[in-house]
Amino acid sequence: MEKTLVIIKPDAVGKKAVGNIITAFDDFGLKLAALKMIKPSRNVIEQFYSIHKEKPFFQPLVEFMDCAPIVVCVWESENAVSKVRNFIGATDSQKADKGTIRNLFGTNNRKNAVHASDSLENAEKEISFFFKPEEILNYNYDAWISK
Ligand code: FUP
Repeated sequence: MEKTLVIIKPDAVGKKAVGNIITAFDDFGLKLAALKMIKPSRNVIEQFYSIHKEKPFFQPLVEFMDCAPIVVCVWESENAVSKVRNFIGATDSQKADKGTIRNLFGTNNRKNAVHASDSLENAEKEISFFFKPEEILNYNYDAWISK
């Protein structure tokens, strides 16, 4: 099964949308494989977004991501990477399709509620950036829920 990284960003944490966002992913048919709330250092945030370090929005983006805790999670399904990217919508919440996570919970191009990996290669890198292998849980809830 494919896995992808999702970050619930400070704006969504601040507006108490964490529960609703996790429920939305659950209801969309994804399986939660890992979850934690963290407050990464500025240095870690800069590293995570290093691909954008030459962009004009880099500093404000880092400041925004550094302003409060975030929730990092790993979701699993067939084609999880593209499925989740479609589900979260366009980068700019103002332009994201109705019903997408960024449309429902984000505000603009920076405060857009969530991050999700944009390729399988990046998903693997981003998951290992935040999680140790033993934190990714492999379980079969159908087996024990039906007991
Ligand atoms: P996405 O893959 O949709 O998260 O978008 P990008 O990788 O292009 O951008 C990463 C983050 O940078 C966005 F989530 C928000 C921020 N950003 C800005 O603040 N301003 C911009 O003009 C573009 C992106």
